[in-house]
Amino acid sequence: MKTLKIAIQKSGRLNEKSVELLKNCGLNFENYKSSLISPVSNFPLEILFLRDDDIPEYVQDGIADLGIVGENVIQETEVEVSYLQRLGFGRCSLKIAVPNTENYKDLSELHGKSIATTYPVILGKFLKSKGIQSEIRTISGSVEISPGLGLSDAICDLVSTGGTLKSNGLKPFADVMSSEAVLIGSKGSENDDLIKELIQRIQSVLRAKETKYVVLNAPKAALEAITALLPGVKSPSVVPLAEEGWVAVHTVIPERDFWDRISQLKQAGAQGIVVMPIEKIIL
Ligand code: PRT
Ligand code: ZN
Repeated sequence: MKTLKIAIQKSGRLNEKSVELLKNCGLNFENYKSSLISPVSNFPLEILFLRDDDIPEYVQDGIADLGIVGENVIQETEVEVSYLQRLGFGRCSLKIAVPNTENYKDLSELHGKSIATTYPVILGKFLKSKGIQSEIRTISGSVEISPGLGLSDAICDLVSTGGTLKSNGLKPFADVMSSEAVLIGSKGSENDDLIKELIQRIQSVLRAKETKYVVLNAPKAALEAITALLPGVKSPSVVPLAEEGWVAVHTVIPERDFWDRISQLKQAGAQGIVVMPIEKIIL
């Protein structure tokens, strides 16, 4: 039987979440910090630990069948790969930022200005699409200090909390792209049965993350109002309680609706609401 290879970041912002996701898929492996390859003992898979910048090309060239990497890196390297699944972590935006002291109103004001970035390909395409000619200064790191040093008028860099921009006297000016970690595969890999199985496992973990298991007690009279608030995977399970006239309702609700729903449920008469994490949802 063939063994698949998946490339993930060796260390850095995506390493921990990538390892966690694969472990939650039931894959058993050691997260060796010192080695390049780790075999999975219960699935025909090997994990390659790489610099994130190398992952798209390894996947394009078929050295790895799969990879987990930020969309920003994929687009910057301009590789031909298949996007198999968005993974919901490593979220950030690539933004153009300018010094707080500037009062630019329109993107066209960047015409003729210099912009420092580690993302010259993405920035170049963005500016071209807007018909703006700026001078792109490609640097390899610490982009945020370049306006302060007089190296550029603006920067284009990844932003998550915005703290780095703030502490360097910069403010966001334009959104270039938003990014998150994605699972990519070599072209055509989506047709491979083993890869399909792995994607299904990943999807069941992601689905579970987005939802909570909720159990609550309610008087039978409030049941109709309560079930109307609960979409559930199909419909909620309703179990009679020992106390006459009371039921327990079991369901799953999307995390994003969570607080809204909980207060509405209480208003409708729900009591003793217990909320639990879900490990996997297999449809
Ligand atoms: O060593 P290796 O080459 O593998 O890693 P790396 O140093 O190139 O990348 P790493 O680990 O920093 O980031 C990996 C991926 O995480 C990126 O390619 C993005 O897809 C994603 N990601 C998410 C981020 C951020 N958020 C982020 N905030 N990558 C970088 N940053 C940096 C940003 O460049 C800036 O310096 O964090 C700073 C801004 O953060 P805030 O919170 O202050 O806005
Ligand atoms: Zn990198």
